[in-house]
Amino acid sequence: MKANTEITQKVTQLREQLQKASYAYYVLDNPFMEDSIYDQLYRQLQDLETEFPDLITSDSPTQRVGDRPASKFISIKHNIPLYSLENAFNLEELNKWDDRWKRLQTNHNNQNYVCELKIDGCSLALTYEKGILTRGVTRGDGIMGEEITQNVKTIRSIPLKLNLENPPDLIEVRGEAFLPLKTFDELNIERQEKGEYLFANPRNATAGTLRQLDSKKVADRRLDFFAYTLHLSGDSDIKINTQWDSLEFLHQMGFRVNPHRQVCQDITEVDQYFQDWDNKRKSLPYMTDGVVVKLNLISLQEELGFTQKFPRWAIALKYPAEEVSTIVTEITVNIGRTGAVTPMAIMQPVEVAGTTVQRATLHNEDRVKELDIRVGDTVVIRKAGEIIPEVLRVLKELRPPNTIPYQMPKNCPECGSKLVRPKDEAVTRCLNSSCPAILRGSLIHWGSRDALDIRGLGEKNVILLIENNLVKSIADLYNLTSEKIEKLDRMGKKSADNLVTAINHSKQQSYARVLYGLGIRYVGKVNAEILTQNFPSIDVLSQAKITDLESVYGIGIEIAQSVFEWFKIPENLDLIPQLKNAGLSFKNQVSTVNISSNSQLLEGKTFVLTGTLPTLKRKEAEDIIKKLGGKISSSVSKKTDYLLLGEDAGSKLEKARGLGIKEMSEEDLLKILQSSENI
Ligand code: 1X8
Repeated sequence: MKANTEITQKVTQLREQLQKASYAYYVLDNPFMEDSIYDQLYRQLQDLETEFPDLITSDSPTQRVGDRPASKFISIKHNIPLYSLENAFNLEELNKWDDRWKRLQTNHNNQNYVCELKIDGCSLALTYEKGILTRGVTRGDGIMGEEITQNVKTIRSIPLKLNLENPPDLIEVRGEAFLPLKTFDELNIERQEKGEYLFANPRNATAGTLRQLDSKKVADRRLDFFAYTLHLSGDSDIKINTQWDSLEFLHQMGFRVNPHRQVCQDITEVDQYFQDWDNKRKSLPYMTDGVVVKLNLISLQEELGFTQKFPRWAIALKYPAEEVSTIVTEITVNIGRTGAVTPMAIMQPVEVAGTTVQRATLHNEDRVKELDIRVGDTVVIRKAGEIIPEVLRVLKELRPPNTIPYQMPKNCPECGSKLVRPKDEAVTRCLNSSCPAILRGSLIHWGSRDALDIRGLGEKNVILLIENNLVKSIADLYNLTSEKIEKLDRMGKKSADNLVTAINHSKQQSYARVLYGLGIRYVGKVNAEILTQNFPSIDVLSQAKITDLESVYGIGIEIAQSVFEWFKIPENLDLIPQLKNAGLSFKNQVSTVNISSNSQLLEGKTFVLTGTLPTLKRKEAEDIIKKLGGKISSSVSKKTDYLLLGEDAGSKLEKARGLGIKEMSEEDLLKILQSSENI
């Protein structure tokens, strides 16, 4: 089938969004998109590409082994790509995989499988040259990874020298670095006490640890490692025929290899292993999320090879997200930053998917009624990935006598005003815009990781600032000084300094993050990104009509209305100039533009930069000049062609004028960039 322009545009847009998200995630180490949203967009793209294969380009995120490039450590190419594994969630999917490889292979009798536990950590590739560890690299996108040798060396279970008589020239070992659950819990408790974000799972905590630039800190965390794959260089005389023997050999060479491995003769045995470990894994000191099934015979693995993304000879059989039961001790409501009232169950603390959970959402009044949840009830809760825990069901047969049905409060527990539930809406709201809960929620959201990412502006400190009348709106954050806050309860000079620094640092965040941070209803990370791509400044956005907003792909009528209404509220209109004055960004920075042009409009020209530019950072301006073929010099001379001039220029300007050198403004430079892109 041939794609029409609308579909072509949609595919291009999806690719751009995914590419940006990947870049933010891996290169900037600063994700703005939740993995689940990324996965959804990715699947949309994949579906369209399946339907319209003509639209596939080699640079599409779907055409990589994984996706997403790497970050601030040096990024290097893997000797051998690290593929990810195909997932199966049940026996049926496992059987499909089994049929598929058997169809490709006529000689499949007497083949057995090796089952290994799937560890929730980060894959690493380790290079040993003549038996000595020379390189440790993260998986990255499977093609390129980050070189973190120094950090890898801190992991005690990774040998620095292999236990081998005559080591071959080159050995590559792969395995999973992970944090033991105990360390993970301690780390999160420590972070909570410091008011820092908690890691959602051991995998994130491991990734965060491996990305520490200071390897001493990595050593303190005591990461661990299980080896699971061995690659020998072609000239090695060691002969290994099966995955099972690889694991034995890895163990002999000095690696920790997970002891719970097993050879299975058929899929029934594989399924048995999977079932057995569903229970047993709960008492392991590390987190597992499934079972990896591999064909044992390496020659068979080599014959089957890889698809675009996965090995054909292995699959990950995943356990479903964990569900746990506990007892409800209290039912309360939480007032969010939009005034939405969310009923919450407070429960006896339980471990779910590696974290301790004590609160779970009950969503809204209707859901409370449907569940008929009461204090004293035993409930089943679930926490899937980074999603907030929720109550799935009430075990009524365990209900104690004399429980009372729960009634939603009539008045806001924070400000006392009457709560309202509009007809046809599920959500009950507090409509008092000066309700302290709304301010509190807005500030927490503003400082959150995906918004302005202000470390230390967690719930505790926000409450402290509000209670002490230091902050009455988001803009007030930017008038805080260390002196004003260091005297507050449990604050101290160091934390005060850190918080003020973090707040100041947030001024460098992008317009998309600022827009997301404002907390406009329905404007999540993805929509904020889409809006900033289509409305390059807040001034343009604030003037947009509902029809302008709605005509943007991905922006529906609800979002359009919500954005339009937001710009009619006087408090919001007051807030923007205050934040602008504080130095926050309300338009797209050129650095986010993809400077892909090869047109060398400034070829051979030498530039000197002086003064502060209105929107570009120095490095960004230099990058643009270089992309356009120009050169940068640090001092003015007769050879200088242009002076790129910002505010408060100093002696360079005088000298340049003395020599009659041409001056250029940031605006001029951007015009040149733009015209180069139109070539
Ligand atoms: C990922 C993992 C593998 C194994 C264990 N844990 C993992 N997270 C294993 O093979 N024992 S293999 C793997 C991959 O290939 N992406």
